[in-house]
Amino acid sequence: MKLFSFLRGRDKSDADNPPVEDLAKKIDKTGSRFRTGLLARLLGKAVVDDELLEDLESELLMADVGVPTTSAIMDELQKRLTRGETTPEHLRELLRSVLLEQLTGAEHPLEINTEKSPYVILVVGVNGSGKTTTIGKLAKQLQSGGLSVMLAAGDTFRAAAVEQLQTWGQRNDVPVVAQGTGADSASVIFDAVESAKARGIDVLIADTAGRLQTQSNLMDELAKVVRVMGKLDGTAPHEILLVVDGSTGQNALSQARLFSETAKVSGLVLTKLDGTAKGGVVFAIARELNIPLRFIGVGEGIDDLRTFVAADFVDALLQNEDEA
Ligand SMILES: Nc1nc2c(ncn2[C@@H]2O[C@H](COP(=O)(O)OP(=O)(O)OP(=O)(O)O)[C@@H](O)[C@H]2O)c(=O)[nH]1
Ligand SMILES: [Mg+2]
Repeated sequence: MKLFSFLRGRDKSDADNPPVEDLAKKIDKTGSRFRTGLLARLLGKAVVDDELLEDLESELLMADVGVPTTSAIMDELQKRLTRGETTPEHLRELLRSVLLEQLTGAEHPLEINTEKSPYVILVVGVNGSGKTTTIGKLAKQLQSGGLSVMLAAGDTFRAAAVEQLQTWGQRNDVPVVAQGTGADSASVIFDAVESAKARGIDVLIADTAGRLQTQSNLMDELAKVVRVMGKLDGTAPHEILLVVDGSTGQNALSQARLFSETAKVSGLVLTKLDGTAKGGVVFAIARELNIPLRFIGVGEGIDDLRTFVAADFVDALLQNEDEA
């Protein structure tokens, strides 16, 4: 199997893999909580007492890490913190490894089987979570990795949704298959798969209308989309990417949980981690959900999508302001 991996290169000159300092700036609201709330508190103390532990715990909760994951982190910290003297370097490294352990299970970057033509990515999620924007960003990364991309305007529900996707198509100079508002979503996506096959396109990304896991008609529509494209390729869609707004903190977790009960989600994108102090939800998602966290969204621009790399995320959170 020939695979395209989102971790290619990992060198600092790669525009799709910018340095950790850049990520640190983007997620600074959450980061400052980890630095001033956790790291600075630890660094200031010669003795680890109960009061300090309580303070650390409430900082984690305020960053929306959530109760179960906060407890897990606190247990590990308590086990490893030596009472009495310890060096700043030691504490930083300790915190880094405890946080990292919570995240590594979720690190499974998307791999695209380039023998599929097209490899189909179906993008789903609730209203306004960032689906269409994520598609635009993703199209750019795939293209700059040398893959041909086509988009399918499967959101036929919201007025202006088609135009929004078409704008991203123009920005990336990739074809967009569309019919218009009110058309049958499954039929638009079917046409797109057919057209992508005929043109030898590597990756087809299909947009869909925002929906709640409680809207049974829209959930049925999603099932129909999958069924209909299965007539052209029984293995499609190859990835069902659930896009969740990370700035809603713990709500993002419950939303992802509910949604994946109804749809066969194979990967997650957590958007809007810029400008929120609730980015600690990444720890809860990683620990409490069994879904790979493929990407994080850190802004509205075309380059503001990062492959989720656990070590980069933790390093970005703990980076000193003068380092960032
Ligand atoms: N700050 C920030 N804004 C984002 C991010 N991702 C998306 N947005 C913004 O969120 C808003 C909604 O994004 P869309 O991509 O239209 O969301 P959607 O899920 O397609 O919405 P519907 O199609 O209405 O369900 C837009 O204003 C985007 O610019 C992100 O990572 N950071
Ligand atoms: Mg949309």
